[in-house]
Amino acid sequence: MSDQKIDVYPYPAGGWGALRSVAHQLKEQGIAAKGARTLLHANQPDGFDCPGCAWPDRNHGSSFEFCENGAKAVAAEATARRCTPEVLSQYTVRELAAQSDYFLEGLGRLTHPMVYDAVSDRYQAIEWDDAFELIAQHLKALPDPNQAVFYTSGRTSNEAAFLYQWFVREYGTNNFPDCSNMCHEPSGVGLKGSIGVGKGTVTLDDFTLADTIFIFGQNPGTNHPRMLAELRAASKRGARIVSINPLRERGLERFADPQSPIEMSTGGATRISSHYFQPRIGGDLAVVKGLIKQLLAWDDDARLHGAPPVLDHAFIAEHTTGFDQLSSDLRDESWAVIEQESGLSCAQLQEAAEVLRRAKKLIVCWGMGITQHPHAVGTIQMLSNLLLVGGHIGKPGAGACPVRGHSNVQGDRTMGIYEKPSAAFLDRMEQVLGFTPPREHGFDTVESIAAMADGRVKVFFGMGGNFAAATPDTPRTWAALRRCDLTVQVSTKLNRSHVVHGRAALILPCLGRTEADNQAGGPQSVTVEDSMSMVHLSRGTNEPASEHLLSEPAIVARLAEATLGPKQRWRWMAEDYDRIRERIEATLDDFAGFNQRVRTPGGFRLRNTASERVWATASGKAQFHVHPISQDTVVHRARLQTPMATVFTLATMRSHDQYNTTLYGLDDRYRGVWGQRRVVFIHADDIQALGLKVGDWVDLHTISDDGIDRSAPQFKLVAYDIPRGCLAAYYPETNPLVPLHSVAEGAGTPTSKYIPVRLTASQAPLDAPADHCGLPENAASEGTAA
Ligand SMILES: Nc1nc2c(c(=O)[nH]1)N[C@H]1C(S)=C(S)[C@@H](COP(=O)(O)OP(=O)(O)OC[C@H]3O[C@@H](n4cnc5c(=O)[nH]c(N)nc54)[C@H](O)[C@@H]3O)O[C@H]1N2
Ligand SMILES: Nc1nc2c(c(=O)[nH]1)N[C@H]1C(S)=C(S)[C@@H](COP(=O)(O)OP(=O)(O)OC[C@H]3O[C@@H](n4cnc5c(=O)[nH]c(N)nc54)[C@H](O)[C@@H]3O)O[C@H]1N2
Ligand SMILES: [Mo]
Repeated sequence: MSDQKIDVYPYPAGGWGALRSVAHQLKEQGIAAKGARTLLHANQPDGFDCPGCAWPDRNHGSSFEFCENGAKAVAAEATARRCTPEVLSQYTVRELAAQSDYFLEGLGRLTHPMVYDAVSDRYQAIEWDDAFELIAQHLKALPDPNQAVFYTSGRTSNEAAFLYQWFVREYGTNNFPDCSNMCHEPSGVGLKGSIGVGKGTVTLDDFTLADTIFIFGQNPGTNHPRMLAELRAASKRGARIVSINPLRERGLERFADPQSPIEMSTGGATRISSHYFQPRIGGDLAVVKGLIKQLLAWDDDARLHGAPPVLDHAFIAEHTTGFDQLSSDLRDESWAVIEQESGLSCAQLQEAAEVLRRAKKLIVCWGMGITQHPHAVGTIQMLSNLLLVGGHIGKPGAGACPVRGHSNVQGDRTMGIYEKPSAAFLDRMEQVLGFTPPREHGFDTVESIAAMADGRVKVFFGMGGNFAAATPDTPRTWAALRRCDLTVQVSTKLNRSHVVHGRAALILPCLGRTEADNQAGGPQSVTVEDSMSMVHLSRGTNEPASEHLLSEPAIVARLAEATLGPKQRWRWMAEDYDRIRERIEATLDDFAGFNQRVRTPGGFRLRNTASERVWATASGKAQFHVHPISQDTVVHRARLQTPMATVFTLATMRSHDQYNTTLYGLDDRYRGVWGQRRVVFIHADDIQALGLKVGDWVDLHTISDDGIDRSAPQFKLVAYDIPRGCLAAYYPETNPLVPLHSVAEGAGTPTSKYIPVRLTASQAPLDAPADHCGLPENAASEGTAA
């Protein structure tokens, strides 16, 4: 682990820094030789899909693509460390709860199913059959199936997800909270309303043709490193790349490709962004409205002077509806409000609009910087408007590119992991699979927490992920989980969700992506869908971390049989995943010939109607949407509410050494942070205005209107290139600051990048700073006993 320091990282993203970091990680995990072998199977035609992120592969693995953070994800799964019942028996759960997330993860791969013993406050081994029987008893005893919720994190394969949602619906509920609810839900909702499909419209080939790429609120250098290879190629070709991000991010500035002998040997790098604009946090809706308003003004002017139009009027006339409402709203919008709320000047917006005016083929990418906001759906629909006014959807080299997070989060949705299923989908399940699914919509993530908190939900089942650490409003969420009669986690490693648990609790350890999955029907492959709707096979090759692990499909099948009986032949299906795929094929239109098609090298692409200019909206056209720029957000209200305090807008985000709630290390190399995580990035002038110095410690307090005190103590001030009034800090430590009820309108996504906070002076922590969600020790363990 690095010594604690803060400095400026002078190097490009990638390069030798990336190679050194991977070598270090393989050593840390005790797998230097095996790790290198494992990495060679990542994203190969006959290998496993990288569990790192959802960015697609060119031809699915025609050559080994080096990716630092993919390598770290693989190494973390392939670690030599084992969290056996013997290891776990050394600690009470109370003791474990006082440890950091980094410590829990560091215990290694879980090897046995385990059950919580309240008398000794410890986990102990349990037989698989007994574990399934215990869960089935709880589920069968509930008077209403809606008293259970079934979470999914986005690594779950299509086969496991399909079987899981089938079992849960046959059991009787649509309660499917998932990580998507906290992630790209607003992209799905926004795009569906605009272009009729809730997914991105571009493929990797489009990236090779685009002449202009806009990147809003996304940090590919850390979170989608393989995207940098596409951006580097585009930049070399002369494409213009425009980044819109409050923070200066190294990966958006320059990149040295570890696979380029020239860049590696000469210390050279490729410039990524041709333009970089730093709006205020939450200013994007105003930014995009400003851009379209400017294009519209130029277009009016061109018409007046008989010059070529700036907008694509032929496309607008043939394919869209609502343009008049949009243009009159934009003509009425005031530049003063746009400048004030975006944090960019008219001159900056004009400069960006000039790039758009010249764009023939435009791709717009976005990430969590757009989705985790109160007006995320509106902003995404404004991004769609921006694409539509230029006719940039449904032609080569152009389109919408929401960059998904988890490697199969998009596939899980396709498979039916959704709390608001369509009637058509349920009808089809009923016809094909021979049961009557519930029709009433279920709970999403935030609704599930509220329902556990007030006792409406009594059983929590988690298929992967780390619910206790990933969710907002930590103390309330933990109290909600602890109120449950039973919490069950299907996991690969120990995490916060095992130590913040219900009266009864189970840990069900499963195979990871990289591991061989042998069933009665022979070695099995699963399938996944990437961020660009490509579906392909994934087959693990490593020896499983323990002989007691079950695959996720096997876990679902055995639980389903224990709960619902053998009628649907669950276990038979899980013996050979082709049988599950046959049922997927019969249920979902786009999967005709699934078992054959997925075996062609590289897999196949699911149909995307918008990319064919077929608009599956109510009007049959692509829909322009009007959205006002709110001047009455939680931040505006907080300013009125606390006139004496400086109100900052806090965005919570990822460091370079983490995968969501999993910490690989304590460095954030590109931002110059080493050996620590309790830092807050702030403008140097703001530090001075507060009467503080760089390196001083502060506590963060949310300003909310529900009377609840939400604080996170002891963060170190780090001067950073970020607009004044804006702060950034890492998640999950900052989750106690996110109010549960603060969600994106129309999507329910926690607004974890738009938190009004004030700072108070604090002191350096006495011992090593905790990294477990900032809660004091007693809060972390209170109420664990039955
Ligand atoms: N190595 C690694 N890879 C990952 C993950 C990981 O944790 N580690 N997580 C995976 C998952 S699930 C996801 S969803 C993705 C997440 O990938 P990203 O979408 O890149 O997620 P974040 O790091 O949360 O934040 C992205 C960016 O948003 C910017 N931002 C903050 N507020 C605003 C704003 O108001 N406007 C704009 N324009 N920008 C803003 C931040 O400065 C930051 O650069 O990555 C996936 N891949
Ligand atoms: N404040 C704040 N909160 C956020 C975010 C933010 O930016 N800010 N981002 C949100 C986003 S975008 C997301 S996607 C969520 C992430 O929320 P989750 O998906 O719930 O969290 P992860 O940290 O990805 O889950 C890690 C755990 O998954 C388990 N695991 C790993 N591989 C496997 C596997 O193959 N199978 C199974 N069954 N388990 C496995 C391991 O036990 C590991 O501990 O967090 C959200 N929360
Ligand atoms: Mo995500």
